[in-house]
Amino acid sequence: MKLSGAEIVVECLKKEDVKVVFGIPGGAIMPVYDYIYSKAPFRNILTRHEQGAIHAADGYARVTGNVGVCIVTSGPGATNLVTGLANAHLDSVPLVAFTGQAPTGLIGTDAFQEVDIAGITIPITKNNYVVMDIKDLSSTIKEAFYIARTGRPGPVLVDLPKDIQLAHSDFEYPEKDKFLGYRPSIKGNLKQIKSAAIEINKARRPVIYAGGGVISSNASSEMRDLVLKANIPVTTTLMGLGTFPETHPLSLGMLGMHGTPYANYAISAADLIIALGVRFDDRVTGKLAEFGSQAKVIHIDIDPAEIGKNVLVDIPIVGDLKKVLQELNEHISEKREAEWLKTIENWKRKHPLKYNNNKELKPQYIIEKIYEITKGEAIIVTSVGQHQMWAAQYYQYTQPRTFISSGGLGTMGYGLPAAIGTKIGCPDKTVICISGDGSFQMNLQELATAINNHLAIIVVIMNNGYLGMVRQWQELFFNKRYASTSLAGSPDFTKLTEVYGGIGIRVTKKEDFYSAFKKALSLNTFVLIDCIIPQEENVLPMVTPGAAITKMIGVD
Ligand SMILES: Cc1ncc(C[n+]2csc(CCOP(=O)(O)OP(=O)(O)O)c2C)c(N)n1
Repeated sequence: MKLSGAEIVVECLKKEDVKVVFGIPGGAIMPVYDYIYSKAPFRNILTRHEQGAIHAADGYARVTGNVGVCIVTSGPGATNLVTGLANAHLDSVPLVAFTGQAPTGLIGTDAFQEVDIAGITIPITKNNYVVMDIKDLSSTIKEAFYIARTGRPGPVLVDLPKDIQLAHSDFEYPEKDKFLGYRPSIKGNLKQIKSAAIEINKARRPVIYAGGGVISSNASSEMRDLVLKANIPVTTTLMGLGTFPETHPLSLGMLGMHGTPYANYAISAADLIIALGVRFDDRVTGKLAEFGSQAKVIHIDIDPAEIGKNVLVDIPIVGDLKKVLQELNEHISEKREAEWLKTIENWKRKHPLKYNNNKELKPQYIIEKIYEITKGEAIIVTSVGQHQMWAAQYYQYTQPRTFISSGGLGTMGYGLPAAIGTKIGCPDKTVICISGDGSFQMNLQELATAINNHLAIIVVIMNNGYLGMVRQWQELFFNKRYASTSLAGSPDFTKLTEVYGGIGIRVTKKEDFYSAFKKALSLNTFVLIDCIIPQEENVLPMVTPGAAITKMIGVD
């Protein structure tokens, strides 16, 4: 039986076991939406902006490990995905984004709502396609999902001209999972793995530097085996939070610009850095020449392009971390470098993360209380800015996929829509969105999506009346010239939430936060807590941009 292109799209999504799609319809994608309306067995979440749709799909993908899907129209619908695609690309999040397109015969004529979205998104997608023949439709979708989820995951875009959606063809979903020119290396080179094991076994001051790749590869338990067998201290990137329990004595917390002093000291003094699924991002390394300058480097990553990109590596291993670590662990001896661990203990004792916990309602205190009340079992979703860093520093992550945040792109406005996708992916989990007052205003239209879908998300706004992170840089490096960072005149976010049908609570005093948060939890509905925090609180420690990471402001 012949199916229309629109039906084929939906049938393919069924074959991929898609449970939910996020998006907004429009002229060029109406056939697909029409078929979703009558026949799709999956949930369709209408967001209020396409950027909201793609961040929601992204949050859903990060928290479930499945491919997130969004479907939007051509032209402005498609261009509204650009930030979300770049966001997913930089953080290696598996997404498939479908965009409507002008009919094939009109492509290139500046037809109504025609943009070359495939051209625009080449550098920010793992791959993209314009389907020009209905016969290619199902195999293209198969390939898109396969490429999004395998190897180093990433976003893939499939552009669907309207006449292709309306044309008819036989439907068969291809079984094949081999595609010309695409063959990620899964198994690491055994010789290299053995060399890595020798280095680990003889290292006196080893440190594991773990990133988002550990989460993508579901390799946390293999990493834990390595850590516990050889008693190696672990520091993580922002993206790697939760890969190793931060409550464990071998955890050093996060490293880098706003990392813990002891993580930055340890990696700088290490004689061996075992880099797992990381990018040596500049926010982590600080001055590159001085990063881990005393150490040999083992770098394991599935993407060969990452190896040697920023630092010279002594032992590169290309492969899937889970598989490589399984193999590596077999060659590791049990050991404990007592002197090294003692040095680290001393750094931890001497330089803990600290803030002036006075009578004011401090953001660090808020995060500590959220951790205490949720017993560390919530999923924390953030936007971008100071609040993101406080959420990274003062909540202790013990499980992978419990800290959902925009790392590489640093996208303000990511939090609320990503929390929507997170809650849909994990309906039984407590989902807390930590946002700044600036970030919140970058996608607050998604209040309607969250509230109309009865999503019990708690949004905690760290309301400092500023674009706080930029204000902090202005204070420290621009002589307190607060150019265009005051957000004075923002609306009352609690009232705004109530207008949308949710519950708003305002907290101005330290002593009121605990009961407000407890109340929000007990209500089991959408609640926004607007916390009025000191306007000029800073995120510390802070590595001066461009300096070595041992040079931290706020550490004596
Ligand atoms: C879309 C976008 N625009 C601009 C920036 C630059 N930027 C980084 S942090 C920040 C301020 C964030 O303010 P807010 O959300 O209120 O959080 P706070 O730092 O106050 O916690 C800005 C403007 C960005 N990261 N993303």
